[in-house]
Amino acid sequence: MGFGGVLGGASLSAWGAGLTQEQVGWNEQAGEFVLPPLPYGASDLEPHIDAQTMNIHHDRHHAGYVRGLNSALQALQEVRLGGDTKRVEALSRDLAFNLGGHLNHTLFWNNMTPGGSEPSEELVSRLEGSFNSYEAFQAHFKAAAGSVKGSGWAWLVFEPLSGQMMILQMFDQQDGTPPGLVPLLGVDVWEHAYYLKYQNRRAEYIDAFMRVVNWREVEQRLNAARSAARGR
Ligand code: MN3
Repeated sequence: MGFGGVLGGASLSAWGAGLTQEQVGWNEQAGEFVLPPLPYGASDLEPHIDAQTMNIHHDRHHAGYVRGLNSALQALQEVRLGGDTKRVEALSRDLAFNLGGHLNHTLFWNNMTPGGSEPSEELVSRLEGSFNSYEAFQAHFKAAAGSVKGSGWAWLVFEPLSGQMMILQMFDQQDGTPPGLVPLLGVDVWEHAYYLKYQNRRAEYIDAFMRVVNWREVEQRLNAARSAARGR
């Protein structure tokens, strides 16, 4: 089973399109995903995101999604061979949840960079085109992240048909949004992402996240998505 076979056809396909096989840890020989290492050290985002949170979040939570993803794929393979289609419904949900969790976290680690960064003038003017002003974008993004009920995410996405950037909420790990949206910047607001350091002060965590954003990565994903949209 190739990488395209895993991601193709589902609404998550565009969600993973900004990532390389290496970034998502797809092992062709083994036919399974391997937890990719963090793209920097666990303490490198301090004081904004603490090392203990990063270690637990990556080594336990993200690892759990990769494990769940591999077992769902394996079990679905057995179902196909054995013809026991009664398990398809539950396994399909497991697959969507864990694949979503794996891709979301892989995007999230790459959305951050030690010391943070500033968006380029070009990216700021594109954000102004979609959100009126950079300040309005920031306020909108923080409000979306701050108001997710329960576990979920806020995402800045590119919508290829309109060429606009949009901000949306995602619940749990699944891409419950229309297919084709390209993720540009996501913040995990599950409690495991911030509770050790910020407890119930989610807004402080979101402010801290904004200080370590990897705007270069955001801009690269946006440029790739814009070229793909033009080439359609
Ligand atoms: Mn998480």
